[in-house]
Amino acid sequence: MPGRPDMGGRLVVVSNRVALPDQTATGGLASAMRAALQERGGLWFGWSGKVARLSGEVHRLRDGMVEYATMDLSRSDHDEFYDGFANRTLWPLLHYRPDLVDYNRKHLAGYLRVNQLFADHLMSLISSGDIIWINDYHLIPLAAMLRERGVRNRIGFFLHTPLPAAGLLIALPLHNELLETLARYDLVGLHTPRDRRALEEYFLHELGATMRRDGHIRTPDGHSFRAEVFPIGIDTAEVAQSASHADEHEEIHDLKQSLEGRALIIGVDRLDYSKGLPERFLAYARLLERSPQLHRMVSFLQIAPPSRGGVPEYRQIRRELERSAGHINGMYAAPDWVPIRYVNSSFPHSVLSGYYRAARVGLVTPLRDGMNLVAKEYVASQNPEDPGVLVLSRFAGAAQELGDALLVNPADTEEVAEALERALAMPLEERLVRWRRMMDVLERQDVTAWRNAFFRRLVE
Ligand code: GDG
Repeated sequence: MPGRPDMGGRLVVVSNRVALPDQTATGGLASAMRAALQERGGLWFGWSGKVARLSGEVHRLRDGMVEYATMDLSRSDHDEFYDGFANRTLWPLLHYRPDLVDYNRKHLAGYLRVNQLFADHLMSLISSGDIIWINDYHLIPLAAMLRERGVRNRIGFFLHTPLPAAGLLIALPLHNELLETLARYDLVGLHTPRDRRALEEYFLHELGATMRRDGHIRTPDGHSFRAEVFPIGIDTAEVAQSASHADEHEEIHDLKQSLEGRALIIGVDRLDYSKGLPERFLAYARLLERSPQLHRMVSFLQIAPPSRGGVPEYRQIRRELERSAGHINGMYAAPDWVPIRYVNSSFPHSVLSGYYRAARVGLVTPLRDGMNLVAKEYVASQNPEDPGVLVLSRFAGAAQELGDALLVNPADTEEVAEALERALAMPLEERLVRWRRMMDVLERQDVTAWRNAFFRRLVE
């Protein structure tokens, strides 16, 4: 097959969540992995998404060349591993929020226990030539646990979140015991050069590792691995194609009609404190305050499907946003104008791409984000003859590639309000130039290029 690296060996993907064949693959990780497995065949292993009386029951399913194996978790394993250490300790730490880190030994023990369980089950699922690709912060120590069991296969790891500087990482108790296990992978992939530098700095300065001439990082106990940058992409052609057919969807027609010619600003994010939503609402309020001429002329649609409802910080941010949206509408709404439409449900990708295309401005302002695929999807969905403008946080990994967006500091309300004003007024020629340059990047560095680059490096 053209473009497909010849790499032998079956692909085994491991991630916390698995998108089964009858489920829509939400998120970039899920769709990238599914496409890779469909292309070359293989196995996808992860948590079933179910909480059962006991951990460990495995469900298997085959769909063409792809086999799925998923495992249930008990309530305590789920709460300590997933809601606990993964999402209340690692997630805030990796997103530069030490103030939100909730650390306790019980959660760490649960995290290690579930990783051991993953390792035990994988032992009966893999064979010697398989190439193993493990994903994300839920499963950092998994390679080390597989190595302890004698596994000598090629094992790669991709971190989908940012990696903060060593000065922050050391705030995690027992950080070295967890992070040194990264050295048991052959290849560790990160989204941006900044993340890679952070990893290198941590290994060299905190763990006493050295940099070999061939670029491997070597730990004092003799393990070496490579850490490299692979910015994840989207299926650019598919998103563009889907957006160009958007008008066939009733939802798009209804949205446009409700706008009555007003310019639309759109945000789409999982409801998560890393996405900068309270700050974004304040910036929009600031826009309305400083630009009365825009009243009744713009509408801001924020789509925010709730996530991780078992974690208190997520319930808290949900309440905060409800209050904030209510407050802004209370201040500015008119009988025929709702300034902010705040929607807590999720939509199929085909509809989302139509919403993106209908929006004059894409407002993507995470406080920190590994990459941020919404920014890329917004650009790929635009009408090539009349594209909208992306306002993007400097702290999203995507800002490294999308320098033609209007880049902002999401905490600076004034700067974001100014960028919104500028985006709304931007002449067509400037929009065309900026959009074309961003689209060139997205076409070159799409999701197929991303996963092929990672595989190639892993099997080299
Ligand atoms: C993590 C990292 C990194 C959103 N709402 C709906 C919906 N979505 C889809 C989007 C997009 C995906 O979910 C979100 O991806 P992001 O990259 O924006 O953010 P995370 O979920 O936090 O992803 C991130 C990513 O992993 C990949 O490495 O970029 O930095 O945090 O594709 O379109 N999809 C559907 N309905 C919705 O309402 N179907």
